[in-house]
Amino acid sequence: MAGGRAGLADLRGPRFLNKGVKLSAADLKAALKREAETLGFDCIGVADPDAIANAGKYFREFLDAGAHGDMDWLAAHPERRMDPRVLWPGVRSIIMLGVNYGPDDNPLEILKARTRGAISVYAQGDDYHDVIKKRLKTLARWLVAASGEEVKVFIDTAAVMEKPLAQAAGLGWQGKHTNLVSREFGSWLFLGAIFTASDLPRDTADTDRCGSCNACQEICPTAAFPAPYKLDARRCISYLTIENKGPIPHEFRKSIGNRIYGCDDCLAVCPWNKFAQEGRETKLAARAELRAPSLADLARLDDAAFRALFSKSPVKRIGRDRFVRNVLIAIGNAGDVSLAAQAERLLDDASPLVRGAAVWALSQLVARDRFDALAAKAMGSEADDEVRDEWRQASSVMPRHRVSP
Ligand code: B12
Ligand code: SF4
Ligand code: SF4
Repeated sequence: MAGGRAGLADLRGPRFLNKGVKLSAADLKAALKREAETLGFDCIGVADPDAIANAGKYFREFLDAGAHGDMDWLAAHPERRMDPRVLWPGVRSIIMLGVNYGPDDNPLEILKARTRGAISVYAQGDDYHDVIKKRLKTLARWLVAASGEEVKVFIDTAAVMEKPLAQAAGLGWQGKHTNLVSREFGSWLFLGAIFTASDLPRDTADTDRCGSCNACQEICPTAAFPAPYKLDARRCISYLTIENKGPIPHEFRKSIGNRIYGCDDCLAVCPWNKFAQEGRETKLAARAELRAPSLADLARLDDAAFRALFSKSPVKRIGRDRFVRNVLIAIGNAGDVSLAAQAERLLDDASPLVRGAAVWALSQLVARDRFDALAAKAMGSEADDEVRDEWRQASSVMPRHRVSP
């Protein structure tokens, strides 16, 4: 791309600031920091590739406990994740970057509006992967031009343990909720990494400031923390509503409440958020229509409408069926019998995942005789074993004389 080449040529400036004299490592780092700030990164630090030896041990324990659930991609090539030098033998410094996405409201408030869906803060705007990757690439191009050394850019999806590396680079510490907490931005930082063959001065690792606080452990609706600093992803609503492809396990359905995509409870309750500021990137800011969408409207989404509503949003990734599954769980938890019509309509949906969730939603909302009549009708034609199981299970646990709420 012609524009890109011109950009690279322009970016050679810093290396030759002193009339052709290559920048010292300290000057290069200082210039990199300025460049990162200009590009919209809110914090930056440099870690040694050997700085996260302990994280590897904990990662192994996490996998051995099966805490990653069905995220096979997380378990693949663990040696690369545990040791950045295995991922790229040429790496000499790891630059960790953070982008603040602090919300402009309290994300716990929406949980009280039971007929509305709660989409986690990170997913109410444009997809951060796209927004930040673009910036990381721009910064990486600048660094190549300024240092003459090779670089690699990573955000989220690569085999990089971003949180321990960010702690090693001084951006914050891994709190008891396992995410990175920053003194400046609380729990609201997206992370990204640039690996470079340049030898840059290291920052000092940050230290744990959780102290005796336990707020994140106590608020978790699904008891997903077997111990402080340890998460069982299989119990986490973020995993259950985003990564999990099948029906949501029964034991978590009620605790999910109206959370239809991800969960922010453990982040939102963190006392370090008192120093947080609103994110400054407008592309990441909440879109009005995703702040408190009506469950009834979301249940009506077909594939085309789903893709239109979630264009450029990370939500698009899970597809319409998984999303409507989540909406139906929230409908079942809404305590509003008028929403039963939406669930009833979805009993005929083409997706068994949606039909199964519709059965559960109805079992939470309608009276027993109505449920039995619907079950008798549906079981005559339902061919999917999992959906048939949903009918049987709902029927066996539903109170004999339940009247509509
Ligand atoms: C897999 C994954 C998930 C999984 C598993 C989460 C997890 N905690 O592992 C699921 C789907 C559940 C998830 C959810 C979320 N995620 Co996520 N996720 C990732 C991903 C891709 C890998 C994380 C990983 O390696 N997990 C494996 C475990 C073993 O690693 P770990 O958490 O670092 O484990 C450490 C601790 O357990 C600790 N430890 C273990 N035992 C002990 C004992 C003691 C005594 C101590 C001190 C420490 C300790 O050491 C381990 C190693 O460092 C990263 C991106 C990346 N490439 O890093 C994003 C990432 C972690 N996710 C992110 C976000 C925003 C979220 C959500 C907030 C989204 C949402 N709102 O729904 C939730 C938060 C849930 C939570 N409480 O963690 C951000 C976090 C940013 C930050 N500030 O930290 C990341 C970094 C993505 C990004 N690029 O910004 N996520
Ligand atoms: S994101 Fe929600 S479900 Fe997951 S650990 Fe945090 S509070 Fe628990
Ligand atoms: S809520 Fe408390 S324990 Fe949890 S990460 Fe924040 S400071 Fe640490």
